[in-house]
Amino acid sequence: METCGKVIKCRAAVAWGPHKLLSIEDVEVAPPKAHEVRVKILAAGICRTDDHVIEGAMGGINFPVILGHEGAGVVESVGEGVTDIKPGDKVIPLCIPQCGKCSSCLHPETNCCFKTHSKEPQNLMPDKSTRFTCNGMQVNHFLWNSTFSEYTVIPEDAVAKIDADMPLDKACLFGCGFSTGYGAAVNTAKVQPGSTCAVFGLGGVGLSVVIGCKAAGASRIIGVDINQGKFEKAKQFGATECINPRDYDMPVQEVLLEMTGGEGVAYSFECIGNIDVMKAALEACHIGYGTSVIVGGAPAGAEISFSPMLLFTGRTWKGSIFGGWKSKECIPRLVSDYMAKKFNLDGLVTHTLPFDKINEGFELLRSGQSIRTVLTF
Ligand code: COD
Ligand code: ZN
Ligand code: ZN
Repeated sequence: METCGKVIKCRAAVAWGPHKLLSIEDVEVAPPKAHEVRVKILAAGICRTDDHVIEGAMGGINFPVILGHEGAGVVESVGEGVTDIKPGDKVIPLCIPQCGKCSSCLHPETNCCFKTHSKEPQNLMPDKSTRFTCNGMQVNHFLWNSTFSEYTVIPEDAVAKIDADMPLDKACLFGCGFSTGYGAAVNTAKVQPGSTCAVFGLGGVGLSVVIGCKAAGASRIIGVDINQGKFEKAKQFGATECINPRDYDMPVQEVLLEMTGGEGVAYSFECIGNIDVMKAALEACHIGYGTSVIVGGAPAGAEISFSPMLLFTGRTWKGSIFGGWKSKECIPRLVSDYMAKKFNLDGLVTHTLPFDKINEGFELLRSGQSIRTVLTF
């Protein structure tokens, strides 16, 4: 391509500091260095985690930063040593990389690669420099993705090549929301056919948990949300009942125990990032074999206290990052499953907006009106 090896000037949404609107700016995007890929982003979803950064609730982030971690696009050029991806390939940036070499990547049971943000902030590329500048100032990367930019540079360990026929306005959801929720049900909890599940929080992630529970054959899926505007969609995706904790004068875990004959649910999922709800989700689980999965990321520094009797009596408490998928190898297969119509996630996209209306997209999320807004470039 004629841009190969050159700096590209394009537009990006820059977050200059917490609690500020994103600003569409002209930025320069440097060519990819060795083992990096430069991607032309064509679609990007807005996830609550991007909003957590704007609200100042996520640790380890340096401003100015280009957010976005739910995108899809086409490779423009690759750096030296990249062998599995070439210009023109359709790709999804991965918010959890798979380096393939660390002890987690080599362990069969986890996807928590040592190159993730939780181990080392991914504000900079692996060589500790940035590929973005704006008005002469260096701009940080986000989770090595920065999909709110017409072009972005990503380490090869955080890019998955996908089927050339996959529509990119749906592919972007595999970069975070859908994969996170669906995988929490099928990989982390390993929901069994005929079981009862409770899903706390019916945003894009929680609804994807519902899709996963249904695909796994759960017979009862109880959706829990304080916004009943989410219930209709949850039922379309497979929830059998939905409850609003605010409609009851007892704690939601007691409501769930009552709904299950005093027994509790086999699987519960917290998809909000609220530590009180995490505890309620554990308490709503069946004694002896109930499993509760924490999917939502709690605010930086948050801590929980709970009765150890809950675990002593056989419940299991687990966390799930990015649905447990070993990202680079599993996401292309998950995309192929979508193409083979093994599940449908199209209803997760409630709004589509041009990229320059990104702040409207965040407003739709904050006001509870949208599940996913997909920005098109
Ligand atoms: N009780 C019940 N429902 C509630 C409550 C409550 N106390 N508080 C909020 N809710 C509902 C809201 O009404 C909303 O419907 C839903 O919870 C949350 O949905 P969204 O649309 O705000 O958020 P999502 O679905 O886009 O994402 C939520 C997460 C918390 C999962 C996400 O922000 C997160 O923390 N992800 C980190 C985990 C991870 O793996 N990240 C990878 C990169 S994101
Ligand atoms: Zn690794
Ligand atoms: Zn996300």
